[in-house]
Amino acid sequence: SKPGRVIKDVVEAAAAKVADVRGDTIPGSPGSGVPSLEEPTTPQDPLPPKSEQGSPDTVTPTGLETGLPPTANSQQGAFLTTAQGARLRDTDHSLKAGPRGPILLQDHHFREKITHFDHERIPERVVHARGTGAHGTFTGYGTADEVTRAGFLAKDKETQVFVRFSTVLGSRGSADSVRDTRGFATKFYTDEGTFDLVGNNIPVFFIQDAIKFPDIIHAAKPHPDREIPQAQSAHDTFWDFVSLHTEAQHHTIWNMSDRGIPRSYRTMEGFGVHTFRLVNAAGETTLAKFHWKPKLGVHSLEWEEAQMLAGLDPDFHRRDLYDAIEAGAFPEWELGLQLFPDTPDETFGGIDLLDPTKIVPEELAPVQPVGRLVLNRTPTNFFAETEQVAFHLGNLVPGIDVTNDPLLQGRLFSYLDTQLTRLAGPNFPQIPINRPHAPVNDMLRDGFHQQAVHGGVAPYRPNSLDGGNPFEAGDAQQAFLDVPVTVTEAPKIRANPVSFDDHYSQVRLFWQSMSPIEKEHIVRAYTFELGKCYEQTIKERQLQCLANVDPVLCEQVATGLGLPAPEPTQALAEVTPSPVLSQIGEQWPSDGRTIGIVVDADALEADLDDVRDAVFAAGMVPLLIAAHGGKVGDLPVQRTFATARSVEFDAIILAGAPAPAPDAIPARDAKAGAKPAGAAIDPRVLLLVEETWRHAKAIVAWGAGATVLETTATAGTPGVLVAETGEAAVAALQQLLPAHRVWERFPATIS
Ligand code: HDE
Repeated sequence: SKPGRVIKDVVEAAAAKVADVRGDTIPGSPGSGVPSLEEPTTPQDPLPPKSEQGSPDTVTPTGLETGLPPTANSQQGAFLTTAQGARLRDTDHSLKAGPRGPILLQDHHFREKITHFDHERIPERVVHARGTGAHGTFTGYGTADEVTRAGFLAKDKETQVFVRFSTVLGSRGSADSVRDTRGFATKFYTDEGTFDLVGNNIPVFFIQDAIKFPDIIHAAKPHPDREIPQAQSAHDTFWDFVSLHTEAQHHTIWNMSDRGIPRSYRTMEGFGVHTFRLVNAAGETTLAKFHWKPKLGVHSLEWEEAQMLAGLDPDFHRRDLYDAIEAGAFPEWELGLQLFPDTPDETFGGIDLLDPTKIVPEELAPVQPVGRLVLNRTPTNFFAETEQVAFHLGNLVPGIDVTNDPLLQGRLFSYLDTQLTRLAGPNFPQIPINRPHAPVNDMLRDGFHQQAVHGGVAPYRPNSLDGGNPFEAGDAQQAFLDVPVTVTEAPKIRANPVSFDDHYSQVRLFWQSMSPIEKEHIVRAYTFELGKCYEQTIKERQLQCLANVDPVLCEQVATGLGLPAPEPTQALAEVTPSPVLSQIGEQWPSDGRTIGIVVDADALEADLDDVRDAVFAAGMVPLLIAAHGGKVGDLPVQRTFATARSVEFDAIILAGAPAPAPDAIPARDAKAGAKPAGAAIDPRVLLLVEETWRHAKAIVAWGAGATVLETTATAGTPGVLVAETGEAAVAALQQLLPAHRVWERFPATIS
């Protein structure tokens, strides 16, 4: 037959097929509301959107509404098209010279699809590559009115935000739970322009001058020859740098503390690190440091949990954030300010406010709450939002200005510069997630990926052709005014202020502020990290640094390394501990915590329902763990003995004593030393209980569950309880969880 007829036949056959099923009420057809198990052959109703999904706005850089819904280009409904909008009949076969022939160059769809794919990846961030984000709302308290004119802090003012949390060292695919600093970057889409607070979960930094940033990062990133280790500071080049460059010792002890391994992004503090300069309506200035205080308190993983998670669930923090938000357990932080008079010497209580390796203890300058952040919406598209978001601490609003902190000054250059290659050109502020919610009226033009169709002929000032527009705003129109801080008459010099020379007093302050358990964790972290170094001189040099911090710390680490503890080379500083630096000792809300509930084959749905309800009522998330997937009565099994590991749970309830299932292999699944052979309990449950116990987490049993405690020999130890009913078990947990862990299970040996 002639080619013309073949095409006609194929097209007619396809059209008949479409007509056959159109309007049918089979599952998956439009309007049926039932997802199809089969591949659909006609356009379907889109899946229901997740709660309130959408980009932060659809405003163009010139302030115009695009009118497009946020998902206008997603694969929902209608027909597949090329990037130019031409409908496609086949996206599964390339155009070939016969079924067995070579692909034809004329196959535009093939080339468009593959070319686009070839360029799907963009450069990852040079630091903070691994991250996750969420949308939320910030509400001002109005308590900062006296010190800043920033409108978003006004009483009850609501502002949309996007927050990106990150690790620093690892690449995009690395694990979440590694020992590292965490980024905590917030974009406030305020009416007065976008304000970015680009902070970390540690209030000090490794270096005092931005010019050293490439050095510390080169030292901390994987070795250039083998590109290992990934996302770790436990290697020679890192310890080489920080032991030679002692101003890094303060940040380093925070990393070696429990702060380096947060339990969740939800249980992390955030710090702006630098001192900023606030300006009020009268033009008066105050110096300030920004703090984020998590509602759930500051909690960390145990080091072994962190290590296990890197393999068992590398996405642990990402998953935790999404799951919490989707379960309605919206994470919350209070934004607070430490305020200092703007004196010419820019110090407070003898502490140089321009030195980013120093904190001001909260006991000396209390953190004053100025607003509340609630994260309530997960991103629709990771790449479009979390990956393409671009922060810059030069994004300031009237009422917040910078200081001369040399680290801050350097950052003001770096963040804009880095986006030029990462986001390919100067128009990244036009990417949806980066678009301000305030009207934009700039005279920036052209460039790669220009999205706006700018009208007018005179993007310059002064002009007479576009009516003189745009005009400059004055004080009365809330213009951003730089504070005219006097620059002292001084020689141009490459040097630090003398006060920057104190590298040890606050490291000692931190150490002295820790509880015995936290001190023990710090010792173990240094011993682990230095134990991973190969070079003896590096270990010795770092021990010398520790000797200048505290003799007990130094001796304990030296013992672990099998090396002599050196004497200090300078007098140890007299410090007054700052108790708020310790994470232990307070009672915190337990909302959003994950509770594993282990059930056996005899479990009764009614009882479990009560337990789950009680867990939900306490604002926590119950996860049912059973031998196999499926259901217990009507309740879905969320984890099986094969998929559940202790690290996921903040506590467990044993609601049964599951017998070994056929797929449990006792010798392989049980921890050495347990007694699985012939035991009446599934060895994976025993392992779950032992790990939960070892990581100092609460365990409550009821009914048959008590047998499991006896088998694992955990019965009767601190934080292991037996309850009469399921509800009583949940009540018992609620008594234990506010302390985060059962610390008394393993009393510390360091005082
Ligand atoms: Fe950053 N930092 N940084 N940093 N930083 C970047 O910007 C830089 C510093 C922080 O989720 C980069 O867009 C220099 C301190 C966070 O997208 C880059 C110096 C603090 C994030 C950059 C510092 C931070 C970054 C890489 C020394 C806490 C992730 C990609 C002067 C107060 C933001 C990018 C996100 C990201 C430079 C030090 C926090 C290269 C030069 C101190 C949370 O521009």
